[in-house]
Amino acid sequence: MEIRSFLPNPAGSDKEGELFSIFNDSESAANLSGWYVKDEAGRSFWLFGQIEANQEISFPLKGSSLTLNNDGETLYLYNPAGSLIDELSYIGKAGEDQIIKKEIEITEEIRNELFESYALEPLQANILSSSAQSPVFLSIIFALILAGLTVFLVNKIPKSEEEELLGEFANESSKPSAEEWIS
Ligand SMILES: [Ca+2]
Repeated sequence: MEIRSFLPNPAGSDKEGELFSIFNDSESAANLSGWYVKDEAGRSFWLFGQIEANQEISFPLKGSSLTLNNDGETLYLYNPAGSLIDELSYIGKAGEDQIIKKEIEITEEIRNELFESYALEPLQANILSSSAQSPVFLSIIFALILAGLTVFLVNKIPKSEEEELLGEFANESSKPSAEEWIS
């Protein structure tokens, strides 16, 4: 279970529009009775109802004693046993209608994993291939285009000349020869 987001500074009346949302990140439905949220000032809001697996539920704070500060706030989520399960906070000023959401915390471990698995190896491979392989690849493409053009031209131009020559030859051979005229 986690606090997915909250809206400390809704457009219009804060009392009317403030809300937060809870997300059930477990694989099973849960009964929310007994769960509660506290703000920095220690005011509580008791959750209620049923939440399905992977479901997010919004709780409007209208009519609640819990109000969300517009200049920095923390919401704490407790289970029915009173154990702190999750918290979500922001600092600075909340813009109008700005939704406060959980950001992924980039730890040293995650960053190293990212660099190892995504950044460094493909980058090195790309540098190698772009410096050594792609000129070769480009010249192969260029050679293929040249070869294609050459075949096209060789087939096209000489053929028509050849046909003309053949045609002339055929015409001439059909004419009577000089000897035939004489006889
Ligand atoms: Ca507010």
